[in-house]
Amino acid sequence: VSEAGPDYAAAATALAAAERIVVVTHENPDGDALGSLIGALRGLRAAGKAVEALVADAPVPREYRWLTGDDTRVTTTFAAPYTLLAVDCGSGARVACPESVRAGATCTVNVDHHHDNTRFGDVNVVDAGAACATIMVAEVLGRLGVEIEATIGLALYVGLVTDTGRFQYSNTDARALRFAADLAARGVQPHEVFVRVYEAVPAARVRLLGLALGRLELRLAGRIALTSVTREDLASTGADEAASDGVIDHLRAIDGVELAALIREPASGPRYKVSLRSQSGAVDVSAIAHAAGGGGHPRAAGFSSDLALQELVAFIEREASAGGI
Ligand SMILES: [Mn+2]
Repeated sequence: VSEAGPDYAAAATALAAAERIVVVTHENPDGDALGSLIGALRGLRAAGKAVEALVADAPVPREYRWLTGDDTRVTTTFAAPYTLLAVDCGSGARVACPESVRAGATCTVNVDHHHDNTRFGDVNVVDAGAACATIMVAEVLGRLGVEIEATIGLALYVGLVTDTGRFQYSNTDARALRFAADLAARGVQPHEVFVRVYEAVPAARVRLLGLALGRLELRLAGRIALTSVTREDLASTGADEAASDGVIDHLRAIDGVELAALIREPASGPRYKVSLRSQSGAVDVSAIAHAAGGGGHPRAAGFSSDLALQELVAFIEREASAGGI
């Protein structure tokens, strides 16, 4: 990053020059990914662009379906050439879109807030100081002269509230809170988003949480908390894979825990998917994830693994020790 800071003007210039824009985000999209995707879709359409938004790899998690509706596609209908806009993607490998879609893009614009972003685009705007990617989308839209009205703001707010853990995580700063106030002034209703995202929990998800918390393990004298969610858990509760998303917050909340780890057994693909959270930042969990081929933020990261469960747990414990906790 240059001293001038992230080059938002470059992204605006590239998008202003584009006629057709395909917006993409990361695999297993979360609230910030989908908020950025839909916010960019609506905002760039308001700027007069032909725009499509892709969610190519998995169904949209149920708590965000009210936001995405029928507005996302698996692939594009646009003929090449078009511009690809990647939002909230730390690396090119994490971008969830068909290879054919990438091949048709003449320019890739990378708008992201991961500190370890690989700068995989032709234009890269990386702002690690942004609490969420939707703040960045708002910056870009502002430079394109787009008025952030309530329907665009609603999508942007979803990214803000979820990536800050409802304004509780360490990334919650004055900029994030000002952005929230600005969106509320533009007609976004925080309570409505809270109810839609957090208060429509299926019973199966609560049962899955119970199973996962029931096999909680503490290691390194209570500084590591870990648990797992197996395919059998999903089958017995009827919950889907995304239903385990909130489990790790309960682990991190335990007194004395510095590192929380959730080990999931996905329906297909690698043997395990691991999520890591650091409580105080004393250990950089993105470094642990990197060591296993993954990535993320210093306090929230993840990776995939084909190790056996015991080896995987040993790896996490060893890396955490080496990381200084
Ligand atoms: Mn994000």
